[in-house]
This record gives sequence, structure tokens and C-alpha cells, in this order.
Amino acid sequence: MATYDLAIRGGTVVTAADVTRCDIGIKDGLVAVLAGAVTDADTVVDASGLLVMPGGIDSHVHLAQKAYGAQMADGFETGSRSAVAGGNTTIIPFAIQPKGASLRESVKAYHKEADGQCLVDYGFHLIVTDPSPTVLGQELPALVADGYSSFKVFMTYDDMVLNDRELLEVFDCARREKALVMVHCEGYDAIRFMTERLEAAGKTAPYYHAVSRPQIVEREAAHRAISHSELIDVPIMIVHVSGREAMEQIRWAQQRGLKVYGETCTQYISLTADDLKGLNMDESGGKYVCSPPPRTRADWDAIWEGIQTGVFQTFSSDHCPYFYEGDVGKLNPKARTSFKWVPNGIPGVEVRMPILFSEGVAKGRITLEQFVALTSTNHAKMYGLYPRKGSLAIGADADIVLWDPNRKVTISQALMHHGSDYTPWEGFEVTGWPVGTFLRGKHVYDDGKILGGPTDGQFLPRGLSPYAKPRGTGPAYEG
Ligand code: DUC
Ligand code: ZN
Ligand code: ZN
Repeated sequence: MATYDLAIRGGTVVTAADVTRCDIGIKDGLVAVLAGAVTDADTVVDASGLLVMPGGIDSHVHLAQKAYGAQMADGFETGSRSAVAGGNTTIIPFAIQPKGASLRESVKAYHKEADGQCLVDYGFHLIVTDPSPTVLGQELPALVADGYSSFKVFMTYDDMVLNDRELLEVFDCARREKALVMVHCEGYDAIRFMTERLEAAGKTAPYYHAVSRPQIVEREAAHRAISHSELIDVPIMIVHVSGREAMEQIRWAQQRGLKVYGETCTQYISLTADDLKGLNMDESGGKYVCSPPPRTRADWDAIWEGIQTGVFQTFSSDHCPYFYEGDVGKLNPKARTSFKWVPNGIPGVEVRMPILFSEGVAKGRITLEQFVALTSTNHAKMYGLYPRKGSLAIGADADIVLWDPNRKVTISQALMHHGSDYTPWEGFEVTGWPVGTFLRGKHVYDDGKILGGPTDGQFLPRGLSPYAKPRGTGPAYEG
């Protein structure tokens, strides 16, 4: 019997810290050795000419989510297929609490959707829409202890928005429980005001979705969330940052020494508001409706500035897949009457890593180590999965992606494994592509072929994030 179950040989091993030419030996699903030559293995995979990196962790995806009044195009099986084909081995989707419902019951419902139906490992963030005394005093503390150690709150949307008092209560609970709060920063009233004005002027096409939520509303909400976080002394993660204005708010907070973290996404370095342009609802603008909306090319530069200087810790997809055609898709009859009814979100879990690699590494904007940090390691660290995930250290789960840095691919719907009937990146050319994925040592994806199955993925109860530790000083807790 060989010493190792699997050896990955001849590749260039990349972590968030190092780039090294070595082999990897895997035993019982764990990384067992990194050495110049690992020969004594039952199975040997030749990785010469390839990069060998920790599997991607996408800490911001939505699957089987019942919200926005539309049917999602991905449940856990198709969504995780798409994830694994895109080089990911872990995803963290959301379990949303409908207003008035029990958070615990909501979590159970999402487990029913996911358990036994996911091709990659997964945890859950919670979405808190109704911070009742029971939720804050009993359900959240118990759920955090059970491994749901992060939750998201919204500053907009009729059925999810929290007012300032409610935000403060949730932040206070997060501080107590040492959970990490993710904040969707867009101002509810400003968006409603803009939407009503646009509709009154007959401006209802998809493009006006972007006009109705300009950067000012994102910047204002980001500043408000940062101020609340400083008042309470609780770290926050501002998610899906779209452009210069919110990026600068986060940088300002970080320069003040606050624990304010930032996430940006694929669409904010590769799509613009002009992609939403279409004279009426039948043109393809609706395909790009997501929130916050894509901005301008100048904002891409600002996002790169934030990536390069460490303002952003994580790069996610915000995969939120809808159909385009049909009565439940973006072209549904109600959505044709106004941008405000177009289901909000786009599919992107499969192209997140290729687009960041191509636009970032291949174009010389970021290093290989930064790429791994942004797509894997920092997600694990931020959300209580490190060092089991996000690392190739000895003893870590053998979650590995083999990457061809020179493969040129034109992204198309035909290549995608997701449930949506389109990709917003049709025709987008990338250099660099995942050609193999291993989940805890099991070969689950091989260059276009899905080898794994829906019982491969395991639920990951997550530990507390070290990044959620308060600074220990703040007006609400001094004295
Ligand atoms: N926020 C998200 O995080 N995803 C989709 C839509 C939204 O508003
Ligand atoms: Zn959001
Ligand atoms: Zn999202």
C-alpha cells in the first residue's frame, strides 16, 4: 500500500504567501506533505505547466433563495456544479429569514435544499430581516454557537430593510456573540425617491435601475453603516462594493483604525451601467440588473486601487442567478412594466476566478499570491474556516484547483454549468482557466467534465471569525 492516496506532481504550488515548485501528497482527504518529489502514491496526477492552488471559496452566493418575488435559476445542485467547474471547493450561500419567521426554521429549510444536493462544501450566512427580541436574544446566539457565525443585513428593499435602530440592535448582538456582520449598503428612501421620479417620467427601462441607485446612495449608506459600527464597536464587512465612492468610505474608515472590511465582485471590474442600456424591456439590459449596479470604467480603476492596496479583503461573485426568458425570469410580465420589478441579480460563480485571474494576474495588476488571498484564503480567514480551508498547509483539507495560466477561453453560455439561460459575460475573453478540481482529495472536476456528485459536499459549521473581534473601544461601551 502506498504512503499517499494521491500525489499532484510537477506543478507550481501557489498560496497566499508563496509560489513554489513542489509536489503535494494527499492522505485521507488532507494535505499530508509538500516536497520536491512525492512518488509513493496510489494515484499520480501530472500538473506540469499548471498552477496548483487552494480551491476557490466564494463567500457570497445565493442558491434556492426565495426572495425578490422570482424563482431562482439555481438550486444547490446546479449552483454547486457551476461553482466546481469554476474552480471552487467551498461556497457560503445565505439562509434568509422571511419577515416574521423564525430564523432557526429558515435555516432548517435551507438545509433541506442543500443537504445531499451540493457538489462542494458549504456553510450558511444568515440574513436577518426581522430582529425581534427572540431573534436577537435567543435564535442568533444559538445559531452562532452552531456554526452560523456571520449574518447579513440590508439597508434597502421593502421586505428586508432594517431601520437605523434595528441595524444598531443587530450590530450590538453581533458584538456580543462575536459574529461578523455583512452589510448591504444602499439607502432605502433615496432609492424609493429616485424610482418614483423616474417612473413618473416614464423612465422604466432596465437602464434606469442603475440611475435609480447612483453611487451617492451607496456612499451614504456605507458611511452610515461605518458610523454605526464605530458607535457600537463592532467590525463589519461591506459587501459588493461597486465603485470609487463606497471604496473611499471603507478606506477612510480603515485609516481611522476601524475594523471595516470590504468585498468587491466580478461585475465591478468587468461590466458597466451601459450594459443595462436597452430602449425597452425586450432588449438585453435586464440581463445585467443587479444591486448595486455596475458603474463606469473609471470605477473599475477605483476597484483595482482598492484591491491592490488591501481595502478589499475578498473578491466574490454575488452569484444570484435568474432566468432571462419566461414568466419567472427577468422578462416576466411585471418586470416589463418597470425596472423596479426586474429580478435583481446575475449568475457568476463559474467565472469569478477566471475573470479575476485574467484581468488581474494575466494583465499584471495583482500577483498570484494576491489572487489566492482574494479568491480563497481571505474568505476562509474572514468567515471562520481557516486553516482547514483556504490553505495548502499540512493538515488542511486537500481542496485544490489545477489552473492553466495560458488557456485562452471565450466565455459563453454553452460552457456554463449554471441553471440560468444566459451569462452576462457572453463573448468575454479570458486568459487562464481551471482544468481540475479536488474536494478533500477527490477528483471532482476534470477539464469540462463534472466527476463529483451531489453527496460530495459537506456542511461546514464555521468557527468565530478572528476578524469579528471588537477593537475594545467605542462610545457605546466606554466608561
Ligand atoms: N444583494 C445581494 O447581495 N445579492 C443580490 C441582490 C442584492 O441586493
Ligand atoms: Zn446585497
Ligand atoms: Zn448577494
